[in-house]
Amino acid sequence: MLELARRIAVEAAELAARRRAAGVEVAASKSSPEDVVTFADREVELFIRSSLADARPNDGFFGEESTDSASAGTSGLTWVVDPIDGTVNYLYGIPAYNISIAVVEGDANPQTWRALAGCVVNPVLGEVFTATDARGAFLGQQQLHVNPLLDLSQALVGTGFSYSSDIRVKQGLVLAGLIGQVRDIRRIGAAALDLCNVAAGRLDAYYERGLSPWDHAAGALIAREAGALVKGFGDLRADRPVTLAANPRLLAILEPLLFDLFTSAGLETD
Ligand code: LIP
Repeated sequence: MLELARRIAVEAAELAARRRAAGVEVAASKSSPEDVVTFADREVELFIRSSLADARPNDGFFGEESTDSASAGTSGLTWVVDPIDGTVNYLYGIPAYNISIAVVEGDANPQTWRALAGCVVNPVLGEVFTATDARGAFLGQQQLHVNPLLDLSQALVGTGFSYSSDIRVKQGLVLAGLIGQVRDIRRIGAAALDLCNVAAGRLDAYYERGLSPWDHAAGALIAREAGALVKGFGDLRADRPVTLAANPRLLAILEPLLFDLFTSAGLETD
């Protein structure tokens, strides 16, 4: 599974990079004018979906650009795919986007799936992040481990913001309550890269509200296999209300603070 994900993700990354170099055009907007899809997003997803179907015709598929034609499959496995995560970065030419491919046991429900393998490829840096369930996380051949930092005031924390301006204002209130209590914030603009950066120790923690399954399916497995605790608030798994990732002891300090800030800002927590 992992080798199939890796091969297709690397080929898809090469396709995305070629299209970026040739110039990128918006095909449509989705949930808001800021939430765009490019022709390259659609082309890359079609390439990934057809490549997976050729190799594993009985598996399910759930991709960001084809949720209306998601297939359940008959094998009990589902491929969860973000063809270009960091779409706005890709559109603007900011070198921080990735191809994210995960295979899960079950359907594309983060509350019930078991992630088996995942691959995140950053075409600009040529970085290939991989993980398999219970067998570790890697950047290339280098095994990854999260930072063991325990002091929140020294934590470099990643986050992101919604395509809805009303939600972004509330997220700004959360950020205002947090930023004075940590080392600094990074807003990279691609959830899968944020999660891989936690795995690689480039971020101490990451939190974001409103992620879709394709945003975190592969990156969450990579972060988890590098030693991060990846979850939602309380007993919930990482999902749309919030995705949290850090070493377990740092997350035990950060989670209640974020829960209070989310609640005060009027953001849902479950
Ligand atoms: C993006 C996420 C990012 C988030 C953006 C957007 P997309 O996914 O990776 O973390 O802050 O709002 O959701 O739309 O580029 O696939």
